[in-house]
Amino acid sequence: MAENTDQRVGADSPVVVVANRLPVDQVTDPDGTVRWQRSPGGLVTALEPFVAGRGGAWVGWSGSAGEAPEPFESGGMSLIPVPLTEEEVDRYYEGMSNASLWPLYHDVVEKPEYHRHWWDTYVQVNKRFAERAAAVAAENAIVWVHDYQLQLVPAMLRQARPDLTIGFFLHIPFPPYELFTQLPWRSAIIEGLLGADLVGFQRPSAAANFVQLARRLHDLDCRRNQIDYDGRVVIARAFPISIDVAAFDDLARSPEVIARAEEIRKELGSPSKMILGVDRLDYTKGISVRLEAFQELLEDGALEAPDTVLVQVATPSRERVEHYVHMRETIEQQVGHINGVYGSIAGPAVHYFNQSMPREELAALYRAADVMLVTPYRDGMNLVAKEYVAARGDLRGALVLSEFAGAAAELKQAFLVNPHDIAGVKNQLVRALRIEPAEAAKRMRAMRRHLFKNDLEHWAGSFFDALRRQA
Ligand code: GDG
Repeated sequence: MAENTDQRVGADSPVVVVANRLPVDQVTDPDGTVRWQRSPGGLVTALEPFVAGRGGAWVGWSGSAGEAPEPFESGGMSLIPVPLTEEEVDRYYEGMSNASLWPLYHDVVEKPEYHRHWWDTYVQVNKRFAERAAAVAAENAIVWVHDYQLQLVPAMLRQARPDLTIGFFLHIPFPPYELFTQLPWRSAIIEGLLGADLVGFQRPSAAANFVQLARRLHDLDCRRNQIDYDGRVVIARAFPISIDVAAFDDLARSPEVIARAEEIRKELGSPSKMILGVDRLDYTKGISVRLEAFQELLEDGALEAPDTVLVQVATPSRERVEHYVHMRETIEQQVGHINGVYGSIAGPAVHYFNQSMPREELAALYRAADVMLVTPYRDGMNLVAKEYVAARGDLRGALVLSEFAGAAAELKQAFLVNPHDIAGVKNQLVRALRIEPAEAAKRMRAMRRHLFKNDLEHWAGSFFDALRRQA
């Protein structure tokens, strides 16, 4: 991918995506050559067809602090890098986004910290993103802004460019009035979002929370999901995100992945049952809940190790944010304790990996696991749950899923649990481990049917369609 020094790259784009990160990562080859590589992950795949090939642009941060590269073309899109200084990464990204908004929007699972200097930088950085987007968008273009890091961009953009049709999608939950109003800058955030024509959420309840906040904080007229604001109508609606179901299904059916799944079981010492967890190492994901439930089942004698093992992949994440440092220590202590007491020379009870795995390895793990344990305290959607179902074309395996993940509204045949109720989690885990093959197949088939109809393309397409109707 060649860098392009032409300042006009991206100018007059009819479609513009604005997200915290660009859809590429900078990689250095063994010979020292630096190049851009498409980031793994669904969002890029979902949005590319709408942006690439239509002269579209993507505005985002490259992932490294300091000067930003010049705009360049990649994969049929114009990429417009936004520079962030070290201090801005600290205050806008790690501070305001990940230590204030992230915990507040996830039911205050950890206590949010509020600092005025973080907020000031958040405003400043949102302005920079809005300016870049305004500079590349063609007359009457469609702009789609993503996520909690950029909630002020819609209003800033509208002010600069009233001709644009602006959509916003929040990937994480949106809290109710009672929690949201603790934010010192609550009105500014609501006004920022109201700059959009369409505000999308993972669940209808989040959209309803937003409408209620607009009504109560700003005294606006609202009819169901429509808000009258500034002579316009703003629509708030749920668009539950999904995954590329067919691609994941294909990957998990490939002979290499199937062979690797068998090998994984052997390498684990051929246990009768394998339980799996896969998460970013984040306090919202309820990794401790799983460990606690598993430990108690070993204590009770309901399960025995290493006849039953738990494999937990906890991908490193936000390692400079304090909450994350503490949580990692707690989880690693828990794992150490369980293995100290219940492990044997034959092997540990918990196989814990604080590392990122290739997608193929994840698919093989999904395929190898008898039970997938997904127990977040709160989660916008949770794509891991959907990936597990997509990977089980063999109609085997069972999903234990938190009621507080957005995915629970769709994957109704999962074993649903309240992650705050350890006894309930234990019960459902045991049921899932003992499920009859016919019952497992029935549940899996129903969940797969739903997912094939509601895949990532459907999500992106329905958002764009709704946005175009607002133009
Ligand atoms: C936010 C919201 C919402 C994980 N470990 C590895 C790896 N992963 C991949 C998974 C999955 C993705 O990361 C995680 O997605 P989630 O949805 O589970 O969670 P968040 O990162 O918190 O995402 C969430 C999502 O946005 C989309 O709107 O669903 O609620 O919090 O795809 O597979 N991938 C690879 N190696 C790993 O070790 N390759």
